[in-house]
Amino acid sequence: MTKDVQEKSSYGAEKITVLKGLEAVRRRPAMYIGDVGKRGLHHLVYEVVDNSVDEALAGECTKIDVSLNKDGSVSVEDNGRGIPVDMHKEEKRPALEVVMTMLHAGGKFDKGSYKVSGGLHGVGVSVVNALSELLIAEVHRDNKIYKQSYSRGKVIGKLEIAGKSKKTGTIITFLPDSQVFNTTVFEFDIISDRLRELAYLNSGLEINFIDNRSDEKIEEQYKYAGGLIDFVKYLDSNNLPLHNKVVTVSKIDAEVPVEVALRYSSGYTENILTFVNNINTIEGGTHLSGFRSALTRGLNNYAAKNNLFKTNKNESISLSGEDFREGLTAVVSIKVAEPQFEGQTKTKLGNGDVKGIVDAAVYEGLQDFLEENPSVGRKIIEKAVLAARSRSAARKARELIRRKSALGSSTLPGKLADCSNRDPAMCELYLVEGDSAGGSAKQGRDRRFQAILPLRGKVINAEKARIDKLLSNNEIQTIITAIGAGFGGSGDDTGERSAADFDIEKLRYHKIIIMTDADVDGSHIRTLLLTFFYRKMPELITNGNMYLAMPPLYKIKQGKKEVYAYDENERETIVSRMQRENQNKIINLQRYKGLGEMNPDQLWTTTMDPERRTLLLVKIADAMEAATTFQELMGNDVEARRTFIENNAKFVSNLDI
Ligand code: 0RA
Repeated sequence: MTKDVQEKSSYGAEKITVLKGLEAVRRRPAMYIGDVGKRGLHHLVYEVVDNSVDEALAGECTKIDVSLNKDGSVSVEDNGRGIPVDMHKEEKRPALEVVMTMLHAGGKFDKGSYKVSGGLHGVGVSVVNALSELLIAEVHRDNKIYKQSYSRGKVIGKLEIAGKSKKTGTIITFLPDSQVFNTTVFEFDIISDRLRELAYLNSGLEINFIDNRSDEKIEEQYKYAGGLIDFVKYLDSNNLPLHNKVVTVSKIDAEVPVEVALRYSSGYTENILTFVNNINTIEGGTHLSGFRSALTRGLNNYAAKNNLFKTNKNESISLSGEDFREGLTAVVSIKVAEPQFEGQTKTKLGNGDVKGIVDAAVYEGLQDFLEENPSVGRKIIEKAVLAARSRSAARKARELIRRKSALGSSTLPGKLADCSNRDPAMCELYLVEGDSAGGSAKQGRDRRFQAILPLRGKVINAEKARIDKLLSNNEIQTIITAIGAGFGGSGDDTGERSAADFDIEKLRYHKIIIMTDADVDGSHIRTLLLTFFYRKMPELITNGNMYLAMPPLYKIKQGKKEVYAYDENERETIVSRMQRENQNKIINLQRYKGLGEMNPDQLWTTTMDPERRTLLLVKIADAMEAATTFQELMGNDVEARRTFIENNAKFVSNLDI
């Protein structure tokens, strides 16, 4: 190819990618918003709101109103400066039109704020436009109202002046495209959680959320003068605080602004939320490492300096990171100019230099705070010393389990009916509620690759129990030994690990399946098991090894014909079909309350046979929800417990029909 031709063709290609930008978004929407399900749909709202929050970060906007409209559209209104409408020199079109119809055109107006690059946020409002059946942009600027409409990324008409206005701001209204999304119905709770979070992260910013879809209008306001302090109190509201005053660190006039708020409760679990440019980094990253290491070093140093470890003079002790995280609720929020997001869901911060920056800011801020609030410091150290003692007791219990399992399969729990295959990739472990269902499962299974572990009675609550107590519990010990991958491990910055730690390579079964009754007790046991795995073996969930069995809810019989239904909808469909096809024969409906009501053969056919069964893969969000449900139910807060039981009473009676 000659040079001449090469240049020509590359010029052409470039032009095509620009022109076809939004076509590409419509062709492969998942590349831009993650997926075309519920998550992706809600991402559209986040994207539009993020633009208004950016305007607030620039100090130009104080209020954002988000409305869910009757026709299924969403409106986001802010009182910022309004998206510019003047002519774009190169494009020869109004700036607003360029922002709305060109991929990544937002960058041209970069205000030097901490915009997000990479990840799913920050893809630009043009992506929302591309994926909307209709989008209307209204800008109040220069005493005028400007308006332009678009459909599926293309302008419908020219930018027009629609009237006069004394205020400034932007209103974006969009209707998600039902040709693109599996669902186009927005969920109030999903959006409200994110808006509340944004209001906490940007103190003083007023966000109003209005749901106009039903006759009964719902309106909420989020506005928090205290910012992260209020956020920590909110997250921790179901626990008893160890100290009232929230510890804060704030270093905002820096290249990487760092803000931290934290408080300890009398509980044992750790809850650290981290954000980069207002995005929840659920996979953690360098900022989290920096925070953890500063917390450990800072508190150890503070305790030593103030003689809070009651030891002999020359002895120096040091507590581990884990000890300082027991009962900790913390929010870490930083801003990074060019964040690198990594990991499965692009929510792990990769920027290497951030670790040291956060570490230094938190270490210094922590010393300052504790010097001024010595009673808080003393309480934190006392709690960590107790945590260290219980950890040492737990280590002994853990070693005991290890010694037992090191002896090999001869010491596998007596209750476990193991399978004969020795290849973990082929093997499944069923955790079955109750001895009687356990018995049916043992008889019904394919013993070559299915192992059964019946669980007796209630499982201990991992959310509430100290780790040593958890490990001395019989059911928990049995589960750990059967799974065979050990338990615990500090997962800490010290890298301290021992042979007894959890090691996913040693997993004896690649599928671990929870099989419980479809009643209240069953759902409790399932929640408790999920809480345990989420808190203590999260790798099993993130690695995709945890499943829920789906036993049928009904057996529907007509003559000799027997069909199973797994939910109410299916039952209705089957019953009406049977009525249509054979009107004379009586239909008999049996509601299964427990697994024990099925004989081994039925259990195999409906729930265990890989050819016919349905398994639900447990995702980390499900397990997290289970854990928080239980925190609400069993936490120290009596009021929360009562509310939970009241709110779920209806659900509970439905289950028992
Ligand atoms: C670019 C420049 C200016 C404002 C904005 C963008 C802007 C964008 C959005 C998106 C939603 N709400 C918004 N508000 C403002 C500054 C223009 C100027 O100098 O007046």
